[in-house]
Order: sequence, then structure tokens, then C-alpha cells
Amino acid sequence: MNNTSVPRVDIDPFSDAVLQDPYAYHEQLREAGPVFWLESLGVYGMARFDEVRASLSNHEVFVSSRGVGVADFAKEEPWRPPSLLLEADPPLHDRTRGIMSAILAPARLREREPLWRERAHELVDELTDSDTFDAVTDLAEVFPMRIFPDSVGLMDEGREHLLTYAAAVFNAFGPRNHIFEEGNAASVEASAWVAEACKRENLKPGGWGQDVFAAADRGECTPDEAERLVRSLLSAGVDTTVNGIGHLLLAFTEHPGEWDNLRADPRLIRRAVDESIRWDSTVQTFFRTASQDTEVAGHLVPKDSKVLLFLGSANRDPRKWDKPELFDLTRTTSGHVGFGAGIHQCLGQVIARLEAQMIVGALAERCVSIRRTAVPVRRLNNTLHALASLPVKVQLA
Ligand code: OVM
Repeated sequence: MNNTSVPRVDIDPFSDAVLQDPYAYHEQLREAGPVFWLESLGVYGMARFDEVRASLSNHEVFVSSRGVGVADFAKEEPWRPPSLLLEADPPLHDRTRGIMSAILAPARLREREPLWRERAHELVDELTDSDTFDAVTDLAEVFPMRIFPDSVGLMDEGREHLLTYAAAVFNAFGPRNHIFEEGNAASVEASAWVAEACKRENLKPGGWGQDVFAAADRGECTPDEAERLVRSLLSAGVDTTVNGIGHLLLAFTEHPGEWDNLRADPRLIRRAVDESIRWDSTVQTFFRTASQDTEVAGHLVPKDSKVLLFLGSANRDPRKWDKPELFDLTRTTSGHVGFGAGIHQCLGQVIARLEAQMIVGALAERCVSIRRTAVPVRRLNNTLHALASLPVKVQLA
């Protein structure tokens, strides 16, 4: 293996143009080679399915504890105290993950399903009073906020800070560009609110937040760790599902035939949710750090290198997917890396899937068609592919 042959790429993956439309650039990244050097950032990158999946699955070589953003925590002070889940390796990661997995076990989430379903139908009833609405600001941003904060047991006051905070968290994985700076200014107040909201005395009984402190009482973690674990729920649980639901609706507006297919067979909703995450992955990128010299497809990735993994590109790699640009409810969509892979694979994915299934399932019951009435507007974020607006018109059944 030799390093001189690693292809150099001069695309800045955190430029406005790439963040606006990443898919326009992914082919160039994939074609550059299985691993490449990103001149703009001085990091390695991988954008093909096989290498992205293999790297995500190899947590001993590609570690998370040095940060999953461009900053190397071994050299730079983290933007905030590191996450005990996302920015941790075993054995710490396995202990904290175990605590959270028990709290968010599918069997326990099922108890909340009836209430969430009721909330989904309520919102769809409100929206369909009129035949036009904004699928992002009136629906995708509203539904998770009606169920997630209550499920955590958050205090009522100040919940609007959640989206600001999450946007800042995901911006902070990228470089200190103008997007980070703009988001960061707005997030000072939001961060202070989140810190308060995670405290035991501010969490209502019966929610996941208090469940984490119950684990602390059993000696599974310290009370300080419990606060930090609640913070993970608030960081990862809102902007992700907002844009996941947004992309699911976008997928249907771009592929109207699939809306007809979903209405004909509502069991397709599960696959639709998965396929939309493959088709337009909300979390586009995460970094890892090489803990040792390692070889990727014959090229050396030296110890201490930062490596940028393009999940959204892997999910559209034609080496893996047939006609990847099509949202297709007949394909086998499982195996995509939109929720990651390996030990860090999305802890909240059962919640995310349920939320999306419920709200879009309820909409499909009521609406014969959903069409967009204007061009969707993107909201730029250093990690998330995000929507600001998707005006739609529905035809009621
Ligand atoms: C966390 C965290 C924050 C952002 C994303 C995420 C996708 C986790 O604080 O643990 O997972």
C-alpha cells in the first residue's frame, strides 16, 4: 500500500453549494476512488457504500471518542462536553448505550403508540381543514414537537429552543464556516435552556428523562452522566425526525405514483420510511478518527487521520443500489447506512420510524394525493440535509 496514490479532491463538502445539493457532487467523490484526500479540510474521505459501511462497522480502528466532527478532541477542546454515546468508544459507550437501549426498548415504546397515533390524527385533521399547507413548517416541524418533548418529560417553558440547539449541534460537526458561526450565535440561549432542561428536578415523572436518573439510582451511571445522557435525547431526537419526515413527504411529492401504491397497500409505510432515509439521508456525513495505521482498498490511512464518511452518498452508490436516485417502494432498502452501522447505529431509530409511520400513515388515510405547489427550500446545515419549506396541496379522500 502506498499513500502517494490516494486521489486528491478539491470539493469543499461544507460549502453552500454542496450542502444545498450534495447529490450533485457525490458521483465525483465516489469516482475519485474508494478513499480520497479532501484538500479543503485536510482529511480523508470515503463515499462508496462498501467502504462507508465497513468503516462505520470497524469502531476499533475508526474511533468516535476523538469526535465525529472535523475537530480532533485529542488536539482541540470540544465545542461542548462530549456525548457519552456518540462521542465515546467502548467500554464507556457500551455501558451508556446499555442504559439507553433498555429505556428505549421497542416493547416499552409500544405503550406510547396509541397516544402518538392519536396526536398524528389530530394534526392531520387540523391541517386538512385547508387543502394547502407547508409540509415542513406546518407538519414535519410540528409533529415531533407534539410527542417527543412530552415523552422525555421536558418542562413546558422554552421548548422552542430544541430546534435551535439541535441545528447548532449538527453544525458544530463541520468546520467553523459561516453556517456554524450563524447557528452558534443563536444557540447560546438554547444551550443554557438545554442544560437546565436535563436536570433531574426539571424532568416530569413518567418520561425517558426520569428513567435515565432511575438508572443512576441503580448505580448504572452517575447523576452527572444521567444529565449528559438526557442531553443526547434532546440533541439527536428532534431535528433528525423533523427532516426525516420532511424528506419522506418530499419523496412522495417527487414520486406521485408511490403515494398511490402506499394508499393501495398501507403496509408499505414501513418500507417507505426506510427508503426515504436511503433516498435523502438526513444525516449526510460523520467523521471518525483512525486509531492506528490502516489500509482501505490498498491505500494507507495513517494513524490519527480524520476520515469523513459520506452516508448520503453511500446510500446512492450505484455499485450497491439499482437506479439509486429513484424513491422506489419495491426495492430492498434495508442495509442502507442512513442510521449508521455497527455499535453506534442510531439508538432512536425505533422512535424515528414510529413517528414517521404514524404521521404519514394518517395523512395517507385522508389524502388521495399530495403535490407540491412550489420548489422546496433547503435550510443549510453542516451535517443535516434539511428543509425549510415544502408547500403542498392535498386532495381529500
Ligand atoms: C448526542 C448526539 C448528538 C447529535 C447526534 C447524535 C446522531 C447524538 O449528543 O449524543 O446522534
